[in-house]
Amino acid sequence: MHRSHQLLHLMSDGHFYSGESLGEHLGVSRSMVWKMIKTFEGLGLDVHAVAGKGYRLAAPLELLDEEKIKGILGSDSASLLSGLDIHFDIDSTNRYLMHKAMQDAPSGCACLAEMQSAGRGRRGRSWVSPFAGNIYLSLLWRFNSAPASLGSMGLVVGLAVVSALEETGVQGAGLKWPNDVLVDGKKLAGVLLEMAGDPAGLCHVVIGVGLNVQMPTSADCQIDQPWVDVSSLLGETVERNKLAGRLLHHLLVYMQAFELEGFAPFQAAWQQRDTMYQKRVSLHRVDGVEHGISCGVDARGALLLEQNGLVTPYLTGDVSLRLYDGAEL
Ligand code: BT5
Repeated sequence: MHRSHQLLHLMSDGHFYSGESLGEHLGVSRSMVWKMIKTFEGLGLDVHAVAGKGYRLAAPLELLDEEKIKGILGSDSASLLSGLDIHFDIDSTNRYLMHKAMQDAPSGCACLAEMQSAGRGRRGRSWVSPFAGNIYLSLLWRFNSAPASLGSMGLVVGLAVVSALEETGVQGAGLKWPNDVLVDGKKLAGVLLEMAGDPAGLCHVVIGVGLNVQMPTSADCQIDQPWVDVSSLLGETVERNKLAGRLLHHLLVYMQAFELEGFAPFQAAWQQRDTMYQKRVSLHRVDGVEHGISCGVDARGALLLEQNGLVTPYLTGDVSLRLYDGAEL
């Protein structure tokens, strides 16, 4: 582990430590400790320095912990996990696993990071990923023979996120087709799926989930749409490792079920959490915009759009769905 990461682990309880004791522990000089502490400010952390007492983090920090996360998994999910890499700082957990997949990493390989410097959203958008407050998780899944409804995988991933949130006590988390997780119209989590190989045969997908747990207020100006985090919804600090473990558990178990049975077993649960049900929406496609009433999803995960009494299914692809307030219908 890098020395400054070790230092952060030492100080993560929020207690005071003298520069001397920290230096001794790490085998570096006091001035080196001070230099390392200075770099924490760049991560958005507040450090109190008090003469005679030393340094402490303004608030305790729960860093990601492999053993704690694995301890939350059930025997069913633990047997599906083939590895868990935890990074302090990475460009993108999805990029990392896509690369690892090319080097024959097995299915069920997962990766988490404390921060991402180039977190990816869909279609070239970015995911704001500040240090040590949120969950940035990717999971590699390999298919020998992908289900016909591979396009609906994002819906299943969204449902796994909502299941983990519900277990944590978050109420009212809903899904917006195909895979946004929202509370009262504010984005709580996002899902990015990146695939390589033959979608009708041997292929692999890297599933990326960004979930806001405790976002620093400084992130507000970087996100150009309404957003929310779990801590503000619950009104208390959340155990990030526990939530990450629950998320990983549900992802692994749901992915296995999806591989074997497709989307159909998830249809009812997804439907119950559909934030757009019976709302006027516009469906943005590459070749134009369709307006209509959103009528949920079918057994393949296709969005059902009602227009003039006629219901048409739309499969995921380069399509996005928005609430529609216009007059046309
Ligand atoms: C997504 O894209 O919602 C998919 C985000 C996936 C992020 C994870 S983190 C782990 C893994 N590794 C990666 O590199 N990525 C995945 P999209 O639907 O395109 O939404 C992106 C939009 O969401 C941005 O344009 C902003 O408007 C908004 N946004 C960005 N960061 C946000 C955040 N932290 N919370 C809420 N909204 C955010």
